[in-house]
Amino acid sequence: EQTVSTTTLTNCDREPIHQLGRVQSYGALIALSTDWLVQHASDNLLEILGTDAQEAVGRSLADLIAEDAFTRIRRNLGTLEAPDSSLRLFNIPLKDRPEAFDVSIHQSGRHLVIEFEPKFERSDRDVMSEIYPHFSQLRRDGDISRLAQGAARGLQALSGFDSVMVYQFQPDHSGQVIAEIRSDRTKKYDGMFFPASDIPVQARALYKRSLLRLIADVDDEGAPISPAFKIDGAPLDLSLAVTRAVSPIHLEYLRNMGVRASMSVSIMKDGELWGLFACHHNRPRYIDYERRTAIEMFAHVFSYELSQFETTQRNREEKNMSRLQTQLMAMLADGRPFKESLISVSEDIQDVIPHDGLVLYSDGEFHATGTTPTAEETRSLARMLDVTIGATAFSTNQLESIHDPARDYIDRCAGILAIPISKRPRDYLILCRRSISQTVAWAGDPTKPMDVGPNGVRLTPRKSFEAWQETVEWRSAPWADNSLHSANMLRTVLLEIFLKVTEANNAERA
Ligand code: BLA
Repeated sequence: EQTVSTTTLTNCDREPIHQLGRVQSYGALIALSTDWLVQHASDNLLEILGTDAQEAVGRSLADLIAEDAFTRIRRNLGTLEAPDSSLRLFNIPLKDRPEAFDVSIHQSGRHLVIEFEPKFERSDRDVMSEIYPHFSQLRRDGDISRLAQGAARGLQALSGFDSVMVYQFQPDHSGQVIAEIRSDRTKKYDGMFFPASDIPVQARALYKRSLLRLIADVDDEGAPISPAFKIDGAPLDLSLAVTRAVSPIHLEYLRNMGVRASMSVSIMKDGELWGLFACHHNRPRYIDYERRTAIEMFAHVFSYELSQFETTQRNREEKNMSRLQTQLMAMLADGRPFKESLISVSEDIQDVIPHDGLVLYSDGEFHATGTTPTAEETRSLARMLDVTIGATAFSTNQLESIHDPARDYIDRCAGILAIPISKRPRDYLILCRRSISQTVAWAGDPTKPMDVGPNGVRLTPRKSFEAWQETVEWRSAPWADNSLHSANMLRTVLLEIFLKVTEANNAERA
């Protein structure tokens, strides 16, 4: 047998989670050659379909299932031409018996992979009519956390899971729980951050291609697929398999969290993985493929609402910016000095781009509100910016990585958004943010004992949170794309005003 190096906490990124060679017990899997012959089958084929796995290998699919079912599958295969697509058939009898199955079919390399899940759900429960009312809960007004909270509530109703969280990825791939609904009405992880390594890079890549995974029972042994290797010596690629057994490391994580079943659904935005719905249950929980498909659709609609929301948000920010411009112009027309005017609108800037401090550095003069570097520190910072940044707004959430002296004031300013507001020598408006680990606190119950598995305490939420805190010690919260966009609008406004002020001053002097 081929040896796969043991997974450790440090080489998580390399665990081949798409090639673990097992399915979960709730479904059976077969892989067919191009001429419909079974080449691989999961060992539980007997329980699920009534045909022994070993006997199935080498036989045609037509011998394993009823003629009607075979014809139906063959006729619909055209839909598989799109990359990463799957053909889904719900509620079909596979044998000459009334018992129905949900079936998922996809292409994996040269193999056609077919998965069967026996149907348990009562036929009088129509998931389509159930899902529809929940779309209206996805309201666009309010803020993102209200939108996410509404979605979590809808997903809880559709899935019946004890807890549903919306987990949003940050630019550095760490993540934050931005909404949480629990059946006991408490909050456990809301607002918490977790390091990128909790959902390693290959898992995030996989979740872009395959949008939903159900771990129906973390203690399920599952069933191996045999033979384990293809003729080219590699295991079958199960990336798109809906019955795929999951990483043992992750199962340990879930056990340590006290979770028996988990389901996560990808939230995509502009082709990227924006976040996940993470659902937990404290008992095993199976949801059939038809319902899982409806849940996937719900997540699609949520993604769409999210894009709409961000567009609305951007429009609102643009409106705020032009209001700010009018305000500033009015103040200047009243004869108030530019610097004073700008400082007095700092709260309006705060509404558009949240920050902990604001510095206006102009003509070598220093004006500040909130938590910022000192005048001396800002002078050195401005000299650095003069030679490194271009004419547009610049942001970093880890200032010390490009400016050594910043280590001395990390507690006051760990990240900046700098807006050049004049031609050389440059004047700047600098928004500052404090180190993020100073601004969040662990929300989990510290008195609660932790159950710990063979890989130790690292795979527990609290240790994860601590690991995340270590990785962000030197960083501020990241600056959003929208903030950079707003900053550049502000820059245009300020440049224009600045020119006018300078012109007026020059005219006075002449
Ligand atoms: C997968 N990790 C996941 C998944 C989630 C998380 C949601 C998707 C699988 C699922 O649906 O359960 C993480 N779950 C969280 C987090 C919260 C949560 C952060 O509820 C917060 C509330 N995990 C680790 C470490 C490693 C690791 C240290 O913590 C590796 C060393 C690995 N996580 C890991 C792997 C997967 C995973 C390999 C993929 C599982 C699979 O799909 O096979």
